[in-house]
Amino acid sequence: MTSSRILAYGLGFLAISSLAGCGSSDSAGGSDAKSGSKKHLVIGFAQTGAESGWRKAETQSVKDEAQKRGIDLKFVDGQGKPELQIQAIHNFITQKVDAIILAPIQVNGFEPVLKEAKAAGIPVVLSDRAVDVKDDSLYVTLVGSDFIEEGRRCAEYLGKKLNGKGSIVEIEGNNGSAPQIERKKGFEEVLAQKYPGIKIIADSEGKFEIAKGKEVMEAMLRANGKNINAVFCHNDDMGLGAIQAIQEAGLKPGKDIIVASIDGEKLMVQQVADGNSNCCVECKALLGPGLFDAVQQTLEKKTLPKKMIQKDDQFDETNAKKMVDTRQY
Ligand code: GYE
Repeated sequence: MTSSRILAYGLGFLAISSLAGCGSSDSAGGSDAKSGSKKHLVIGFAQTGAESGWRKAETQSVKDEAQKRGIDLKFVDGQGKPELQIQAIHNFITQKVDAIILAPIQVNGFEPVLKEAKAAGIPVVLSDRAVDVKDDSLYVTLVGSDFIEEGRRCAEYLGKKLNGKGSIVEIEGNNGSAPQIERKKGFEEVLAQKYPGIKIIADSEGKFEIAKGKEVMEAMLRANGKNINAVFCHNDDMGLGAIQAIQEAGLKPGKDIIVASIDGEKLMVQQVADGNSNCCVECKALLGPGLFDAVQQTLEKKTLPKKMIQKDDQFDETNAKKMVDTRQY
């Protein structure tokens, strides 16, 4: 190599590494042909919080995958407060990140900040939950599960288990969130259409948390006593809380009161295997690889579908014992 070529090569490398350093690279973190150096993507992740085992597993999956891919991840825990997520997105825009991943706490309220991200040319990929916006070009795609279908599957299970008759109580996720709205919709649609002999006698917000799920179930047991035939919980954590409340009331969960919930956490699949719960519909939590694939493809200017939906499993008396050891979260 002549000295001028060495110099040119060195300068090229410098230019590329400083670009990567300020996080404004636009070639999806691929290897640079000339220098062979890897560009270093900077990605902001505005997470909902740490409300459930599912959520903690998702956070870990995103962090692990970022590390594996050499991505500089700016992680913000929204602590269940949409205003913290909006603030986080403002900061990501100021920092000129390459892309943003958002798991919106609720469907409303994100339109203005998503417009700002779009104006700044920063793509946003939604993790697991939808937003309600007039213009769907404000986000690239949603990587997650079909919540309506998860609700329907719980209703099908309970409808059959109760032989089409009885009273159900419903413990819901945080009000106004996509999983709360959509799981409820799918669940109530199937009951109304196929099992009109089953009534929902109470519904209340349990915020996707164990302690809150327990508290809500206690109140429902006090108000409705032995009239409750089954409980539908919008996630496993609230289901675990409900199981404790039923036991403390001197009843047998899984027998006196049938339990169905969503997520597929190992702890809940174990409860199904032990007979304390009856049906657990999976909602795949290890989204890191899928989210970063979507981000990378977007930065490579590929067109993605508006929803990237994964197939979920179901655990009940037919398979829980054999599946429990396979659960990764
Ligand atoms: O079911 C619940 C979590 O949006 C899929 O949020 C997610 C839900 C999940 O806190 O446990």
